[in-house]
Amino acid sequence: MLDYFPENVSSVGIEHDELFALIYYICVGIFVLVNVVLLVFLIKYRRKKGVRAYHFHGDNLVEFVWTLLPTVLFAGLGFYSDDLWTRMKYQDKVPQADVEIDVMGQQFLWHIRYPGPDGVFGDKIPAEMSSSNPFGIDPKDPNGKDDLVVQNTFNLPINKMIVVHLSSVDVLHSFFLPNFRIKNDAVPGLWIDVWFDCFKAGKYELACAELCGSGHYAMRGVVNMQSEEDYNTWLQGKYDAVTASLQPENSTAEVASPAAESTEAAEEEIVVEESVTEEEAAH
Ligand SMILES: [Cu+2]
Repeated sequence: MLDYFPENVSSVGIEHDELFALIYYICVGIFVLVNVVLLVFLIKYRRKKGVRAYHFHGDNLVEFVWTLLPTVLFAGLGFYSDDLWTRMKYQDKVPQADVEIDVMGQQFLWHIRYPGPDGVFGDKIPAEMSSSNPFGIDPKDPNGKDDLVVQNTFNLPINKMIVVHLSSVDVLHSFFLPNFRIKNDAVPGLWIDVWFDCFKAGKYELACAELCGSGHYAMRGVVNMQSEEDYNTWLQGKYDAVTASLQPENSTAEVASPAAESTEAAEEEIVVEESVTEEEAAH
């Protein structure tokens, strides 16, 4: 049954799967034990002629044991998994990042922000957040001018520590990378760090795992995990386009700044979702 999992491609996913397997086998063991005992008792104490039912008022020892055993089991699993949980979820335990990106959930797409050719993210100002600027990049901050924002499909390097700064524009979403065993709520107004690595190049699904509205089912992206060289080539191509769009001779031609580009894509996506919803409603 454990083979039904999507393939794991992250080192932290190996730890998750080991923990899951342990709990799974404990549950299977208890399930078998309980059902065998049930079956034996059903047969042994079935209705027989001449035998009357026997009533008694409990057994302190038995009750003590069946309270103690689950307590020890659950507390044990809690302590055993505490280290992994702490490392995954505690914001002060986030490892040193090789690559940092911002991810913003929005009904019904993902915005992904890279720091741009200067390698520095522009400041974020909540008051600046809009459909054309989902991250609220400060228009006055020169570091933000070259920030690259893409939608749904994005690339990252393998064998690097990736730290995602995660938030949401509108409602609760959930950043779910099944192949990395990563799932974390994206909460409006909160920036939460999520980290992972990956040891196998390939294209992996990014799903939204929180029912966030009528287009929730279609809120998915693809993360393309590449070798460092391929990733750098991809990123350089994107950054060259950003740099070109920031040249003074192009600025009059309204060549989309990264933020403006993201608006169009965002609106396009949303329009598609709405039309699908309407079609469905018509049926
Ligand atoms: Cu969502």
